[in-house]
Amino acid sequence: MERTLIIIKPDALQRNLVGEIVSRFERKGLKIIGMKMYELDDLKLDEHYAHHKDKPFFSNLKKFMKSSPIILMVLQGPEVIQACRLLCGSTKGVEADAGTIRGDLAMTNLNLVHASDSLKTAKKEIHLFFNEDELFDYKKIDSLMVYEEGVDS
Ligand code: 3AN
Repeated sequence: MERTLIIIKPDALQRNLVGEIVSRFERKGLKIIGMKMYELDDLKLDEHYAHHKDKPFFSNLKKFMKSSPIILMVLQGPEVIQACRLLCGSTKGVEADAGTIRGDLAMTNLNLVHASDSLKTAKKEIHLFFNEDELFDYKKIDSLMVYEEGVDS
């Protein structure tokens, strides 16, 4: 079953938007299988943002991501990666569609939330932050209504 990693970033904690953001994923019908508070360090950030390491904003991005704790979530379900990317909206808040988390709540690249962008990166990112015994296997009673069929996961 498809899984994705969500990071609720320091700006969301500082702006008291954690509940609002978790609620957007919940209201969509997505299943939370892992969740924890976490403090990032350079080692994890260098791995997680390896594709940005030569960008001019890299050191500021790292500083920001270490500025307070974050919330990590793993969500699981059919097409969950695409669903979360659409819920988050495009990178820069002011350019993100209204109705998305970033479009409704952010203006800049301090964009509140991260969601894995492909199956490959989701697998890598989940492995970076979660042990298998921190991910929970349970049935969700609303899956018949959300997915039009029972999801056995
Ligand atoms: P997304 O999170 O939309 O997939 P990425 O992976 O391209 O975006 O960027 C990761 C993070 O790096 C963004 N969430 C943002 O905080 C930061 N970032 C991306 N592009 C810029 C930029 N041009 N200037 C400053 N920060 C940026």
